[in-house]
Formats: sequence, C-alpha cells, structure tokens
Amino acid sequence: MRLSFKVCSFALLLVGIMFSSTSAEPRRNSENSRMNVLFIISDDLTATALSCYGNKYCQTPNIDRLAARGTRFTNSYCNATYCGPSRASFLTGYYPHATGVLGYNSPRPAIGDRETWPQMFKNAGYYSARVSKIYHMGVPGGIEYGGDGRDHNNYNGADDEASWTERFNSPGPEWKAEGKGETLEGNPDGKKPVVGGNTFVVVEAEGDDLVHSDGKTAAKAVELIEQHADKPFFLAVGFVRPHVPFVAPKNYFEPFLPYDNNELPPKIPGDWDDIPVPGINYKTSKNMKMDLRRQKKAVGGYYAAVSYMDAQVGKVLDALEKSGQADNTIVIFTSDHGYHLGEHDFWAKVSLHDESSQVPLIISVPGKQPAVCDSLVELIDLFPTTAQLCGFNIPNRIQGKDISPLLDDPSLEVREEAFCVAPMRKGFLLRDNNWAFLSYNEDGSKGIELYDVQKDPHHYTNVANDPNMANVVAKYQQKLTRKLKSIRENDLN
Ligand SMILES: [Ca+2]
Repeated sequence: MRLSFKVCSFALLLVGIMFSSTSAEPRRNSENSRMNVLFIISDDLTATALSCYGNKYCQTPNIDRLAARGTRFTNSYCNATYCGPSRASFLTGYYPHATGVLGYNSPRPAIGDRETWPQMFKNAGYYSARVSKIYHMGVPGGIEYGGDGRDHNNYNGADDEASWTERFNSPGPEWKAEGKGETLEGNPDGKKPVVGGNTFVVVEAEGDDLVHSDGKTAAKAVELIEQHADKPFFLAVGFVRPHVPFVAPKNYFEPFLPYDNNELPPKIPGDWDDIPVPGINYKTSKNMKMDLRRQKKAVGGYYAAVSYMDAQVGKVLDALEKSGQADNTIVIFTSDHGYHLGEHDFWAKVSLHDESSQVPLIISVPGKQPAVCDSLVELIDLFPTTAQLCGFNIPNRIQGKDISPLLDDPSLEVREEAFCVAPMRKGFLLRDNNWAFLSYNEDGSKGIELYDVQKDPHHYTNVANDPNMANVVAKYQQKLTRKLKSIRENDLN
C-alpha cells in the first residue's frame, strides 16, 4: 500500500515535471526526439514538373534524391490554391476558413498568442529561422523590395516575427536581371518590354546562381546549417522559383531550347463548355493572349526555373550531409500549391483542379524506409506530424492530422477526402479517390463541377449536371457543409 502510494506520488511528480516543462527544454517523449526539421518550400511548383513525379523533360535530380530516401506522397493537397492563405494555414495549423486569412495578411491577429508551427519549436528551445519566403511575400515585388514581404498588409508584410529566432531575406533582381527577356503575357504584338508584377516573363539571365534570390537563399541556408549543427534547429528555407518571372541563369534553359520543342497538354474541343464561369481560371491562354509559341516558351521557362530551384535544393541537402546532422534531421520538401502549364488552356494557380490543388510532398525521416504513399494528405498535416515525430504534444486545437503512421506503413489512409479552397473564386474542393467535387459558393449556387477521377483523371467531363449524378452531388454538398461547420468550430472565437 505504502509502496504503491510512493509509486503514485512519483508518477504524479513526473507528470508534473512533464507538464511544467519550460521553454528552455523541448518536450520529449523519446530519446531521438530532438530531431531537427529542415523544411524546404518552393513557390508555385506543380508536382508534374518533377522527374520523381514522372516528368520526362524536366530533370530534378536533387529533389529526386530526397524522394529516393524519403516518403513521396502522390495525393498531397494544399489547403488553398494561392500563396497567402495556403501558407498561413499550414504555418498556424488552421484551415483558411477558421482564421479568416483568405488573402495576403498575417495570421497573427486571428490566432492571438497561440503558437505557430515554427514557434512551437522555438518556444521549446530550438533555433528557429526562416530564409526568404515562408509566410507570404509578394513575388517578384517583395523580392525586389528586399525580400521582407513588406509589400503586403499595409507594409507590415505577412510574416510573423514571433515564429522565428532569426529571419533572413533574399533580395534579387527578378525580372530586372540582366539577360535575354521577353514578356509572354498580354503582349501579342511583342512590343511590350520586360515587366514586373504577377506576369509571365522569361529571362535567360547572365551571371551565376548567386545573382538571384534563390541562390542567396541556398547560400544562407548552408551557412545556418553549418552554424547551428550542434543544437536542435527548425530551419525553413523558402525558394521563390518557379513563381513568375521565369528567371534563371541561362545555362538552366539549355535543355528546353528551342522552345518550340516543348510539349503542351492536349487541347480538347469544347473543354470549357461544361465549366461554370468561376471555374474558368483567372489566367488562360485566351486572356493572356498567348499563342502556341508563347505557350511553349512559358513551359520551357517554367522548367528552367524549376531546374534552377532544384540545384539550390541540392546545395542545402549537401550542407546537411556535410554537417553530420542528416541522420538526425527530418527533411520536408513541398510547395504552397500547384500550377497549370496549359491544361484546359489554364495557366498558373487558383484553379481547384489537381494541377493547381495538388502539391509535391516528400518527407524524409531518419530510420524510416523509403516509400511512395498514395493516401490523401494535406499541407495542414505537417504541423501535427512533425510535432509527433519530435516528441511534442500535438495541440488539440489544430486542425490537421498526424500522418507519421504513414511513414511506417504507406498503405494506411488518414482521411476520406482532401479539402482545399480558392477564396478568390469562393471555390471549395472535396477530393477523394473517386471524385473531385468543386463548388462555387458554399451552396454551389455559382456552379458545381464533378469529375470521375478514375475514368477521367484529367477532369475533361463535368458530370455535375448529369441526372444520374444527382445523388453524388447531393452527398458531396452535404459533406462540404459538414466540413466547413467542423472547421468553424474551433478555439479562435
Ligand atoms: Ca505561391
């Protein structure tokens, strides 16, 4: 009796110590729980541009070698199809319709003093740093400015100071880089000079990798890995390519010349006839006035930018190897959303089709077997997953799922459907293994798209108006209502 009382007291004391642990010491539940996190994110990168995801023309040997040692997810979705809300979502652990961050603001006012993903590591004693764009920054505007994102949110930017021990910007010349440039968008007579902004511009640049933002980002990341190898770190490395402008040192363009050799996706007659108005993307071959030559050059320019970004990823991975910390570091590679390269004659992001809503996702954890996982996962899962892997208590309030079990058994499934939004179009996506359900307005009043993804993987035939599909449409409409209700039931008031 006396002994068990003592055991109980001791256990209570232990529990007390665990729960009273201060910010000096990471909360741990196993011996290897002080693993570092190296989070690498590219901007506007579609998985289809990577050779490890099957691209035959654009070679990405560095991302491929990470994929070869990690788990590559084939059905990974972002939670919003453009930078601002996507990044605010996975960095806070809340869906966009929980925080209300549907544009380019900092999520901090919405979350109060709750910890963000990097902040959880920082508060536990990790060195937490970002290099370049992690929360939203305008590209190219913000990068020309100084890479600090001050071009948004009344010049306060969308970054969150409390997330980081240190933060570093990577200004670059972007579209002003010296070299051979052409504006492809809105320039049918070819008279427009090279311009800035969110515009399709290709620049085959003079000079080396370090002229540009991503070269500087890689160099800073390499330096930080060397400096901080002896203590736990959460290092977030944000590359801005292949976001427009498609600018890179000219040697990266060589495999994609002449541009006329680049292939375009098939053009389907009447492809737009069954797409509701908000489903026609904000950038199309038509409204961008891009003829076939320009479209093929856009693909080549995008691939060159991807190749350049991949080379920078390689430098960071090499530095991790050299530091001796590779066996103690979780490495994640992803993008904030995908990108259209001419599918449906759509370009860029915002659309809720797979090209824009799917993201590449590779998670490499020391000691785990390489794998390919087809489970539906979301970027919002990264916060709870790394929390689990590093021995933190997963905060109950956050809305993603711990997908770490998939790293041991890739045949597992963690959710019935992926959820993603395009607030600019009041668009909502529910995507499962059978259907892609796209609703404009929560009640579908601005249109619905429904694709049988088994029979129609490229989403050419919208069957939402087929009378035989009424039950399916009704089922997904109900699922969407329930999903939004569950997202809005949160601790943010
Ligand atoms: Ca982006």
